[in-house]
Amino acid sequence: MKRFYHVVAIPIRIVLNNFGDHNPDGMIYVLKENENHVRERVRKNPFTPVDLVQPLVIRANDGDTVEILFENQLPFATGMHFQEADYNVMDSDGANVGFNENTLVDCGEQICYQIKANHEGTFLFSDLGNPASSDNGSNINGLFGALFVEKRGSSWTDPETGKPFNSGLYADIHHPFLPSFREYAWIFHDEMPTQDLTGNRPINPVTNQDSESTHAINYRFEPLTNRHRLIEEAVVCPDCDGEEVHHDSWVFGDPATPILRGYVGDPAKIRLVHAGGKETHAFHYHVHQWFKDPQNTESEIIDSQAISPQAWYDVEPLYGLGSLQQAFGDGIIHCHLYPHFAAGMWGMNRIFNTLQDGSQCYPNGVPIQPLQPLPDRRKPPKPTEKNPGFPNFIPAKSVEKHQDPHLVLLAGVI
Ligand SMILES: [Cu+2]
Repeated sequence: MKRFYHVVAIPIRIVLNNFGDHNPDGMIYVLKENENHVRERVRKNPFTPVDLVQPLVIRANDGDTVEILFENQLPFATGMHFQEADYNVMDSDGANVGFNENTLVDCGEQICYQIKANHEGTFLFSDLGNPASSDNGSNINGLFGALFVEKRGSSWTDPETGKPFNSGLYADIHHPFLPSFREYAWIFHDEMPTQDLTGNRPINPVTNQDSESTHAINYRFEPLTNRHRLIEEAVVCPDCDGEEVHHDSWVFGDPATPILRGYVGDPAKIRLVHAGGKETHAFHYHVHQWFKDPQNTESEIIDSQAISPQAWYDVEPLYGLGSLQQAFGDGIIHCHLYPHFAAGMWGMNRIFNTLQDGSQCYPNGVPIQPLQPLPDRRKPPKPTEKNPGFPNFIPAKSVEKHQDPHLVLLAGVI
């Protein structure tokens, strides 16, 4: 079938975390239908991350023809260049190469690209109009996204509302003959030019030098030095120390980086992409393991995957979310190169064991967004006073390190 998307490339301020680190010269692809909304939200929230400021992820099925009406609002010629897709280089290359037609467009102009989704997987797209690796390049400032191609006959819904939608990092994918699954975009990128709230490059408080380069996921990073400073300055949990609390939402609230949400046992697929241009990263997913090649059950079982610029992998955790032991709670996902991890390249997999319908709150009072159960799986039990489920099952105050779960068990609290 034919699918149609109207995409526009716009300049936008990208706020990368709740500490106010930002890129004032960000550039994104966004669906035209969301353009005014995203500009308005950023204007009203200049120092906090805005949900819609995210790498554009659109979807199609294997065999579909995808028509993109592309519009450029950046002050130089740009386009959309799709990797892996079938297309005619004379009209849909999104590039200006040799004697081919120039398929970039100048500011204020439009072009129609037509590409064929010829297999399942990730079709990374980016701008080849300004591929410089300097701070002025478009890719380093965020001008990339992905087309996810599903099995023929698939449909997709918003995990929060259960309704069909046109773009977004996370989706529930359904098929008439196959199990539904959670699909998560995890897009590494590096070196985005970043300023702190003062307009200067972020400073490492230990060395007083410029911080390490920004290593981000989906336009977000969560530097551990910032969190550490909150402890040192007694803003949170002055008695806390150690690696485990640095990632702990009990202490800090949630990071700005991706939180992949699901229920215990949900089948899941992480579309792991490296849209940056500089460094190899090591995707490491706690608790879970997967076949290196999900199509090949003879392939090695791994829990980490190195990924180089412009590459992609599918990560399909064996036994679904929580693995064989049906774990629930927060599991860290991070780049295993420790300087990158410390610079903020981490997020988490949040696995619930009770139904989240939007009526619950986290212990710090922040509402828990609803999460639709997958339609072909048994509905998780509703939280009760006796069995509130994660994250409300360990008594704690949000600014304290949580009690040792083993001691809680011994005391018969749960
Ligand atoms: Cu890394």
